[in-house]
Amino acid sequence: MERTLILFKPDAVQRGLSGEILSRFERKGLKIAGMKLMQISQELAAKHYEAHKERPFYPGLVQFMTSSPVVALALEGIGAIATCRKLMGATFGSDAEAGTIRGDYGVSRSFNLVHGSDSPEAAERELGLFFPEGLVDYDYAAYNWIYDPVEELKK
Ligand code: 3AN
Repeated sequence: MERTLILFKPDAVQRGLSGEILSRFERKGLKIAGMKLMQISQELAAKHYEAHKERPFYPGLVQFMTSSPVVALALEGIGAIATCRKLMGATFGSDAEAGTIRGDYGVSRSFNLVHGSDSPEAAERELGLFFPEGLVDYDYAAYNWIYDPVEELKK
């Protein structure tokens, strides 16, 4: 099983889209391993977007991400990182395919509703930043029907 950090950005929360977006991830078969509404501090934003520090859009991005609360989610599944990124769609709503979260709910080239880790290394780092207290460990009954227990869940 792989874990990934998903954020519902301030635009998603303020537009009342948290439920709709969460539902897409849940319906696909991802297990919620952590979830909270939180305000991102300047320090946390700086750490999270460290790789983009020199980019021209960095100040605006940090301003946006700290302007209002986000929902932080830890999602789990086989290949969860790639699966979540497919559900999210291309970076900006104006380019994203219909049927994806960004494609269906947004048109902006700055506000793009969701963040999802883009590699296992990024996921580990970002989950550590947003869930320093750790995740919630429990048996997810649906896994036995989401995956083939014989072929896909065997250890
Ligand atoms: P993705 O979120 O699809 O992984 P990245 O990694 O290219 O996209 O960019 C990280 C974040 O930086 C994006 N989520 C987006 O919010 C922001 N970003 C990237 N490029 C721009 C840009 N040209 N203008 C404003 N924000 C940008």
